[in-house]
Amino acid sequence: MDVVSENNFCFALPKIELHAHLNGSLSDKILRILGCREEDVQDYQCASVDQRNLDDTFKKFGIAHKATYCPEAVYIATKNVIEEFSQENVIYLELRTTPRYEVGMSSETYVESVVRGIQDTKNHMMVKLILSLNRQHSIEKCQNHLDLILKMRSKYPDIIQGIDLSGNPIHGSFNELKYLFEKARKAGLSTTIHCGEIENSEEIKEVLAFKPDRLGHACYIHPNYNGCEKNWYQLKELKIPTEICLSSNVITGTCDYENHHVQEWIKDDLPFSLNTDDKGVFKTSLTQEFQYAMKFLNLSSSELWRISMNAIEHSFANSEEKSFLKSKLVDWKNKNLHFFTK
Ligand code: 6MZ
Repeated sequence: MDVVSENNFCFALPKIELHAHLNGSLSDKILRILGCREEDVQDYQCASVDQRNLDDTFKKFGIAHKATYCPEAVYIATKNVIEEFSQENVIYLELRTTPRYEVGMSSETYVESVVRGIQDTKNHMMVKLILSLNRQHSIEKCQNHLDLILKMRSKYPDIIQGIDLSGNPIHGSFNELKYLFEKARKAGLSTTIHCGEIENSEEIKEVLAFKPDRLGHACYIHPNYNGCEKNWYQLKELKIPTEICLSSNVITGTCDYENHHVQEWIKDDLPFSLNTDDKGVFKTSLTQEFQYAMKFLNLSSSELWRISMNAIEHSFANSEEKSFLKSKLVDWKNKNLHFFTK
């Protein structure tokens, strides 16, 4: 396939996004709709690979948080993010966000506004919500957020499917918050944990012992990427699907596109999906992430189609929803066989 056909394929392929933070996913267009100042719009996007700093990336979310300061802005941001994913043929989106309060907006109203945004874009595609705990928050705050998450889950069981641990990995610890994830799991929520975004083999070991349904990033697990043999062996045994975010890892300085840790997943045939993480901050799209996978990982159209198919299986959708999505992907392939002939 020539580059134009490859790009057309990556755009047209029905895609599955499993790792997208709401306040990291605001495009410049959405920031302007929200009335963001032009200098903040520019500052938010650290698309330059020269940036290469995870710590600096976390400062960018403050800009989005300033823009989504009230229920209406949260609602508009949610709707627009969903619409943008839909416009590039994402057929299933798991959006994640951290409950947040501002003057005039409680954490509950915040979550309600996101849910409303999801409900009002139902026609575009299937969207589920994952609520995040931030490892930078105090244990007491995370406990309060968990109470809210469980309350919201009972109110919106078809939308709120999972819980995530995110935030700047240099702060906090999974072990201190583990009991909250155990509670969430008991209440029926699926779990996904940001894991190994910095070198920390001890914490990676604890996360793997918890056996979450999915892992985010997993940059430093394999021994070739400053991880350790034991953790990699454990992951190979458990086969926990990993949410891979190529541009995020490259821009935050953990690796290059040509030498990304996902190569080890490919070599050992371990399950993974391709995701954007923060498409606004990293100025990317899921289409672009698939293009990078073709270019830098040498994956073929059949292999990328298979990644979409496998991601459906890794998703937190129910079995009926998974069957529906799988049949959509099969139908699309049957109608687009020209992309699959050499
Ligand atoms: C860890 C990240 C992240 O929740 O306000 N977040 N956490 N690693 C990453 N890799 C770059 N990218 C985003 O979206 C913004 C929040 O998502 C988490 C951070 O906690 C950030 O404050 P929400 O919608």
